[in-house]
Amino acid sequence: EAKGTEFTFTERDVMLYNLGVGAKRTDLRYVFEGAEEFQVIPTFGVIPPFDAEIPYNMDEIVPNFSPMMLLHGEQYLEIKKYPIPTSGRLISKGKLLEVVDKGNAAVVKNGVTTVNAETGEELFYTEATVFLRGCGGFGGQKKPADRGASTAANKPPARTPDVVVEEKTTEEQAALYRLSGDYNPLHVDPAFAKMGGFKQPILHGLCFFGIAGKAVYEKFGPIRNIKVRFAGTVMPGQTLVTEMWRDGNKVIFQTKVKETGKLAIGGAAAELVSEGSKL
Ligand code: HDC
Repeated sequence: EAKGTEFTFTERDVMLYNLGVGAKRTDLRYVFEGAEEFQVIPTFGVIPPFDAEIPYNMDEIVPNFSPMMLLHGEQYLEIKKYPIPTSGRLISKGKLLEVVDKGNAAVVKNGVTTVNAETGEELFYTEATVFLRGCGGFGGQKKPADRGASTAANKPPARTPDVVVEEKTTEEQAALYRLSGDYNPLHVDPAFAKMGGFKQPILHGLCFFGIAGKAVYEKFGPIRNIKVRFAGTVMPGQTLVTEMWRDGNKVIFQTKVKETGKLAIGGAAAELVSEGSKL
C-alpha cells in the first residue's frame, strides 16, 4: 500500500502556479497575497499528486517504456471542498487503475487521493492517463473502462458556443509552469524534446488544462470536477481559444490553437458547484 509523501505549499507556490496558468499582474486575487480574495485557481488540485507515492513502475506494467515517448493523454480532477487552502500540508496516495493496449501505444491510468495532512479531510481526487508511444501490443485490454465524468465523451453541441475566451501563452510559459512541480525535460530541453519526436519543447498538458480551466472558472464560478483529453500538442507562445457551452450545471468546452486551427483539448467538461449565478 502507498504511504504517500507530504506536499507542503505556501502562498508563494499559489502565486507561482497562478502565473504558470496565465494569471496577469492585474489579477490581484491571483498574484498578490494581500488581496482580499487571494486564492489559488482550482485546477491547482492536479499539482499535489506529483508528490504522490505511486505503487508501481512503468517498466513493470508495459513493454519498452521510455520517458521520452510519454505524453499526457487525459486528466480528471474533482475538488472535494471549497475554499481551497492557500498554504498547508497535504498527502497524496496513488493507485493503478488500468493499462489499456492500443496496439502501438499503451494507455496507463492512475487515481490519486489528496487529503489535508492535519485534518485528514479529502481535498482532491484525480485520474490521470498517460499515452505511452511504442509500448503497446502486449495483449492487454483494448478499451478503457467507463468511469463516469472522468471518461465522458462530452461532445460539444452543434450550436455556437456561449462563451469564447482567447489567451496567448508566452514563449516562457513552459519554463515558468514547470516550477510548480512537473520537471519533465520534454518541456524545456530541446535535445530531450527532439528524442521524443518534437522540433522544440512542448507545453505541459496540465498548463493548458489550467488555462482552459481558469477560463471556465472565471465565466461560470466554482467547479466540482473537470475532465479533458489532450487531443493535440501546444507550443509555448501559441494562442489558445477555448469555446464553452453551458448545459445546466455542466459546461462542455474545447480548446484550439489559434495559429493552426488544431484541437488541443477535446472531450472536455466541468460540472459546476452551483447552477445559479457565479459564486
Ligand atoms: O492525441 C495525440 C496527441 O498528441 N495529443 C496531445 C498530447 C499532449 O500534448 N499532451 C500534453 C503534453 S505531454 C505532458 O504534459 C507530459 C507531462 O510532463 C507528464 C504527464 C504526467 C501525468 C501524471 C500526473 C500525476 C496522441 C499522440 C496522444 C494520440 O494520437 P494518435 O496516436 O494519432 O492516436 P489516435 O489515432 O487519435 O487514437 C488512437 C487510439 O488512442 C486513443 N487516444 C487518442 N488520444 C488519446 C487517446 N487515449 C487517451 N488519451 C488521449 N489523449 C483513441 O481513442 C484511439 O483509441 P481507439 O483505437 O480505441 O479508438
